[in-house]
Amino acid sequence: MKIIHTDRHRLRASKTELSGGELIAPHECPERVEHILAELRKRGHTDIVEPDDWGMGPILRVHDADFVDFLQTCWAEWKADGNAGEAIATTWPSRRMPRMKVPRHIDGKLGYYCLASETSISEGTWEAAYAAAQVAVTGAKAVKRGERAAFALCRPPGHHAAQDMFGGYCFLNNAAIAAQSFRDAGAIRVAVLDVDFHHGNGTQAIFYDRDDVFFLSIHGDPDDAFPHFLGGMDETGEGRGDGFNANYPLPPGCPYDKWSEALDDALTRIMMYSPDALVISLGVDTFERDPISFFKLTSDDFTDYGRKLGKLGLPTLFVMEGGYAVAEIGVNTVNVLEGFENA
Ligand code: SP5
Ligand code: ZN
Repeated sequence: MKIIHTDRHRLRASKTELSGGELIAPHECPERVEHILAELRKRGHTDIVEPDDWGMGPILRVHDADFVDFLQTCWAEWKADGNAGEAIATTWPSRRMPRMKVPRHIDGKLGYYCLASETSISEGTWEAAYAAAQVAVTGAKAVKRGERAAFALCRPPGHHAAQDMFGGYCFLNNAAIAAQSFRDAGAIRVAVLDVDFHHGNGTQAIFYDRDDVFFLSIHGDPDDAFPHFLGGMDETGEGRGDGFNANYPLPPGCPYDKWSEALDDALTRIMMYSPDALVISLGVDTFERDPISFFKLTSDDFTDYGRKLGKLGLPTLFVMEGGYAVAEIGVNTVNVLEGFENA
């Protein structure tokens, strides 16, 4: 399988994540990708290429220009304001103060564009997010040109990022940018299946009113799990998009047999939709020993569901999302890819 990777992901090396009331070393760290690469090489996957630079065009097909401008300038404005640490949002346009105007001050801008304060913006964050988006677009182009499948080894991840919101370790929505790239290259229908432990709220928001991109997500029930405020079963799309959004919220402790029942249902719906391309938001934080999640998949289960994905026979782009059991992230990720290839 063709793999797209750049070491520019290392430019995202935030020092802090707000977790349990403390600033900890981030779960979403550069070592994640180094472990995946090491496992890929160890198991003979050597077709690893650098992304091309497609510029801002594919990013601006999905994200609002003012939001992208904010991501590009946030760090400089934060430093210019005299702050010692990394940029963390502390105030939001919440339910009883819905003044939907972008404030002038960087503290206000941060709150306006941020959906979760665990995620700090640090030096190099924009450059890494931009590179990850290029990785995703390069993957989509490779599949559009005829590769059966490709793996966009994106970092930072993307599926929590909406048109104009960052958070959940995400800044630009790599999977959504890839799906839109497929559309713009001539694909009529694209399905995005999100198997990360967390609901892909950003991807859902981006395509919610559209019938040309079908979004499906299997995730921890938002009653119990981040991002808490989207991901219910009753969210089925709106307008033209009604019927083209499907959520499978699952409870704490969920084992693979229950998880794979949801997957089977999602795969049936995808085949009924008959997409020209399939984008998999591949998070391996469904793993039993993931430090921030509560599903119970074993390393072998990743191989099993990779096989199910491969059996669909669709042109497929894998886009890396979450997974924080760093020592096992390589094995679990490559298991999915090899399950797919050996289907
Ligand atoms: C891409 C991705 O997987 N993002 C995940 C973002 C999760 N953000 C906060 C999760 C808070 C979980 N708290 C669990 C603490 C366990 N002690
Ligand atoms: Zn996740």
